[in-house]
Amino acid sequence: MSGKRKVSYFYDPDIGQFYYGQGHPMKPHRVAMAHSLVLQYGLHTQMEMFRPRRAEAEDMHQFHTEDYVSFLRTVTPDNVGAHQAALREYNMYEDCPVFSGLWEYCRISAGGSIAAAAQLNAGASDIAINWAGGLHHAKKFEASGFCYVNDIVLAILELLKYHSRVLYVDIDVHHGDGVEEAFLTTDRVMTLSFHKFGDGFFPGTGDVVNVGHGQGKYYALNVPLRDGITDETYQALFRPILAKVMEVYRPEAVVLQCGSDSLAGDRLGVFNLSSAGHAACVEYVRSLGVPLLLLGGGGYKIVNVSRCWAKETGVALGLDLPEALPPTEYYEYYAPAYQLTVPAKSEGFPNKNTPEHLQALQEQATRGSSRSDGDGNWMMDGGLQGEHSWRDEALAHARPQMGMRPAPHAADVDVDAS
Ligand code: V1D
Ligand code: CA
Repeated sequence: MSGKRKVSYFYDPDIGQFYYGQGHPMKPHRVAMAHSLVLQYGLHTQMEMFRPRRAEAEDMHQFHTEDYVSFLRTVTPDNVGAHQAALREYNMYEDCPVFSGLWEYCRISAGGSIAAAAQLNAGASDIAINWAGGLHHAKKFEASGFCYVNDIVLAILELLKYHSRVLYVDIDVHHGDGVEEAFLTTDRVMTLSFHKFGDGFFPGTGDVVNVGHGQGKYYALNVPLRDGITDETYQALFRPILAKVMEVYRPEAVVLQCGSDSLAGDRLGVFNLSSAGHAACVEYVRSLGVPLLLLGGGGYKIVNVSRCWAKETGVALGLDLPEALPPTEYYEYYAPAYQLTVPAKSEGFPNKNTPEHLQALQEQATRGSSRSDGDGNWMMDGGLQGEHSWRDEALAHARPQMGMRPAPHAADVDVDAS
């Protein structure tokens, strides 16, 4: 499906102020930089711009425990001394420090994703974007990998109010473990993560044999990759796997986590994607013509993150943005090239994904075992012909709670771009 889409964009102007601390790779400022490019490219004139309502504790309780949310709300850099045991319990040190404004940061990230999902539920947009979201590692009762509140899980729960089946796709270089774990035992959400796996790379989960449990068995898909994957080889996996998942699972909405630490040159990432290759994933998912929620995620070279997400905002709108970056308050950061596209590395970065490894992954994804014999093979197409086919089971267990479409979120303020 090609053509124009109605796009809604969710942004809180305070997001760029938050600071994880000296030496910490996660910099929320990158979202403000991306927004600046979005405005200077004039993309705000082509889409609806929202300053979303910030999430409340009650919104977060849809997934997170009351004790954990209450701690997030209470703890500040000034009172951490009195909470040492809780900091350990909730994994809030090193990767997940307590910083000034942490609670507001969580409210902004989660509020944007929930509002974006509600916009899709209302049928008011084809694509909704929240670059401050995508925090895929947060768990029900603990922080993990720079993530405190799992805005993705909250947004998917919102989508499930009006959609029978939701597909979650994760192109961050890290495994989308928090989202996978949240929906591990249900067939109403299929999770599909592409990520680096092995050599102790964080978080260490997401092997190909991990496929879900109980009702959710075979509804978690993992594509574990090695260092140096290129645009071409990534697309050669991404497209056929997505095509097969769409054919078999037939989701009514798709959530795409666009972590840009899968780009070449990332401070933590180990892949060799250009932003053209990264954006090709967005373009492909957009072409499927299903309501689409685009979220941020990782990304630790901030000039690359902002360029990537600006380009992908253009992709959502069906626009190929000019290569010459427009002037913004951050223009000098983009020296010396001042260009939109983040290039792949042309040398010194071998692709360790051998043709045999890639072939095996694609086989497992698209022509995997047809038997539910629990041996860890993915059931993709063979099972569909059987009496107890994967698709039949999926549909039998889907318990849609479809209702009237809600009115667009009344509390969201439609803002101008200034
Ligand atoms: F380099 C650092 C400097 C300061 C603080 C943390 C880090 C750092 C780098 N890599 N932390 C990591 C990863 N943590 C570990 C720990 C070793 N421990 C036993 C755990 O390797 C965490 C990487 C998180 C990646 C987050 C993400 O990109 O996936 C993301 N996606 O959406 C939001 C974040
Ligand atoms: Ca991933």
